[in-house]
Amino acid sequence: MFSGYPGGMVLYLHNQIIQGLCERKRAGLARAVTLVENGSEHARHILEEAYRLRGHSKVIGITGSPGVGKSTLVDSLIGAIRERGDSVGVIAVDPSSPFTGGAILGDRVRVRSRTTDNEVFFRSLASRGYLGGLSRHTGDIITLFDAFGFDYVLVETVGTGQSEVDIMRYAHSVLVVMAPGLGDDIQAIKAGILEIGDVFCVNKADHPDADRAVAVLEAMLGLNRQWQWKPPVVKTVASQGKGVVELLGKIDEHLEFLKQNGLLEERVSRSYIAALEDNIRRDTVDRILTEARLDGTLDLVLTQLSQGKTYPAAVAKQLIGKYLCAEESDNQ
Ligand SMILES: Nc1nc2c(ncn2[C@@H]2O[C@H](COP(=O)(O)OP(=O)(O)O)[C@@H](O)[C@H]2O)c(=O)[nH]1
Ligand SMILES: [Mg+2]
Repeated sequence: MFSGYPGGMVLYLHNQIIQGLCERKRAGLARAVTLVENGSEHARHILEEAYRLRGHSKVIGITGSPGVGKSTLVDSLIGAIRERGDSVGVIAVDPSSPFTGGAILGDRVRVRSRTTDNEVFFRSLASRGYLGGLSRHTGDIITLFDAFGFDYVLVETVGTGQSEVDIMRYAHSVLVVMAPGLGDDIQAIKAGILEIGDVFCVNKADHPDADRAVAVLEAMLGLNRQWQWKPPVVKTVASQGKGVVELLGKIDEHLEFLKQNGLLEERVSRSYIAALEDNIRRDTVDRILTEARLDGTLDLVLTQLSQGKTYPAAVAKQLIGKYLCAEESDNQ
């Protein structure tokens, strides 16, 4: 975005963006997100400032298998949040899969929010990262949204892979969405999603199997007797907005429980650890693999590995020595 600008001009533009964040100008937020998402070096100053401004938002992670109705639910949650007069930012982390249904709805929300409502902001993040993983910038983007001062930040991800589940570490409260008739009860155990959910939602409650799904889920949750907070199960029909106010109420109850019991700090510190981990990975793992790929070393070692001439631990040490340590001594 800033390539070709002289230094003083870059600083001026940074300040413009930061001022935009402070003054709650949506264009400022949009530009800041783009810089961060593109991994721009210039983003660092903006993030530094954003870190000082953050701390107001309730960050809600929303996860569940594709098609259960997460995006539809997000849309009706936005309605419920706005009805109370609160503001909301939505971050949808879309996998590159063409099968996601969320994109269309995302457009709908975006159009509506642009034209009529200044207190709603929607941003869809593309899949990025060296090995096709999810954006490692999601944590930073949540910080930008928080710095902007939204009352709620909703983060939607498809809960089918580890990196999607990892994003939930940034959330204060995690909503797991399921739908009857999709075999979701079994999938849930597989993905370890029962452990990460603070509130559960059985959506598509207009489906005849809904009550059975609720019973199965409640029975599974009942097996774990160590809950300090027993996650509630709420039935919704997102497409008709049914049960959504109650669902928002349960999310708020959970956040209140965390506060009352001094547990919110734990969640916040979990998000710091996630942020450190993501940043360290981005600055080491991603960089090493990218550089090794660019200069042909990766191809070479892959061949050696396939021929049994070396083994991964040895290659890893070699690559760390070549790219990371060399760079550190360059900087001294
Ligand atoms: N019958 C019914 N369909 C729903 C409900 N909620 C969402 N849907 C539909 O389910 C499909 C997938 O919804 P979407 O929100 O894109 O799911 P996501 O992939 O989890 O984000 C869409 O066709 C929605 O219209 C509901 O409560 N009942
Ligand atoms: Mg979706």
